[in-house]
Amino acid sequence: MSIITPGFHGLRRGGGPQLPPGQYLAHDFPVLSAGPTPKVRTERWEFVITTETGEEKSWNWAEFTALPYEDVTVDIHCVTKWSKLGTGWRGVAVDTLLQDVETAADYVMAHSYDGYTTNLPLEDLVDGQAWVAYRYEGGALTPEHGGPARLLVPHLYLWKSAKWLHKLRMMLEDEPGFWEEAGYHNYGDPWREQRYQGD
Ligand SMILES: Nc1nc2c(c(=O)[nH]1)N[C@H]1C(S)=C(S)[C@@H](COP(=O)(O)O)O[C@H]1N2
Ligand SMILES: [Mo]
Repeated sequence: MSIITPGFHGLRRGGGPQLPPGQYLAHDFPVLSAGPTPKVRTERWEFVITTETGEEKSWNWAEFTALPYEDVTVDIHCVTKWSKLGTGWRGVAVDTLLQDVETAADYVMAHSYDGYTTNLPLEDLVDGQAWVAYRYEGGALTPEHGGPARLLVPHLYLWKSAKWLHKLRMMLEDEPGFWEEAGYHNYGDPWREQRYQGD
């Protein structure tokens, strides 16, 4: 019997195995939106993928929610320094959505119903790293947190997880999204503290 319990790291005050540098633990779920919450009814909701050749694939709510989903528990990290550990989501893996999509693109722009955009490398959205999430902790995803559905890319700062997601647009060349244009880091890895341009 050992007295020191392996794996116990005491109070987490920033850094450590689960908390990226400069982050603190949040127990609530702050809402951060650049503008008002758009009212997106599932009856009119549509999720679209467009390729660089202009081809389009779309799903209405019934089609989207009939796709194979995954229940995932992930840590999320906001650039305003709060992190939330072990959050539970249900979503469709981006891998599933891209199954019949032919593209040579390396970059993706996420477009939301409020006009928000954010850019990501395609390789960060595949291989089980990203979902279009529509349930949170056992309930429908609430409008203020991005419902009906939002992008969930937990390994990057949360501004990359576009709420009220409408479209993923494949791009051959990278382009900055809303916050990236305003000086946020182009990539946004919380473990490397890539908050702003130049970090
Ligand atoms: N469509 C849209 N998505 C968005 C935003 C936004 O303003 N519009 N804000 C981003 C930012 S800066 C953050 S930190 C997270 C916040 O998600 P939350 O409100 O669920 O905490 O959403 C991101 N996704
Ligand atoms: Mo943010």
